[in-house]
Amino acid sequence: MLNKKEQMSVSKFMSLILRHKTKDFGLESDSYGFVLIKDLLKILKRRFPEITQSEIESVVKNCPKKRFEIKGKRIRARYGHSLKIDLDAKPIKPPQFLYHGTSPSFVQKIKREGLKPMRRQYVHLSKTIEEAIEVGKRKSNYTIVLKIFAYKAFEKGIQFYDMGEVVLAESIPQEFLKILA
Ligand code: HQG
Repeated sequence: MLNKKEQMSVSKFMSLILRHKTKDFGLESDSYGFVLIKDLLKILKRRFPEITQSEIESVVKNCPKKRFEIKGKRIRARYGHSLKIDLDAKPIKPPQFLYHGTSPSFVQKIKREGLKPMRRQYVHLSKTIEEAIEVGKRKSNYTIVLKIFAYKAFEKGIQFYDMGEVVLAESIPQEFLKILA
């Protein structure tokens, strides 16, 4: 059995493989980013020799951010990809506001050109200010929170995809952004 800390390491390693490096690890993915769980298990066993398929399943089930999705014998990451995959997600009508936590060093550029996906396929947005602060903390001690006028952007044709705690969009033009602090 994996302890909590090991589960977190497995989850991080799975994110790395499934979001960014399936091919580099010799895995074959379909166009939706799914790989066979048994193939992923073989890769994980190199780093976590005792891991079993049911432990992968419990990492997926216990992940509060719903980072992964299992469909039959296959598994994929639900967001965060740099790999060009088809997420096959249905656009949603977003709430009035969404949020994005970022580093002060990016703010001037974001003000000029809006939010871009940078290395990933989508821009990642949060449903609450608190969650946006958590996201921003990964980048710097002091987080800048941007308020996104999501519904207005939606009305102007920007598409949003609900991934649970995370909402995705292809980009957010600067006119739909306000810097909170
Ligand atoms: C910034 C984690 C300059 C953007 C998190 C961000 C999230 C710009 C950085 C998910 C820009 C990209 C994704 C522009 C955006 N000029 N900088 N025009 N537009 N940026 O890591 O959103 O825990 O790719 O503000 O919680 O930080 O891994 O994106 O700071 O949900 O599941 O460019 O990853 O989820 O950084 O994080 P990232 P993110 P997990």
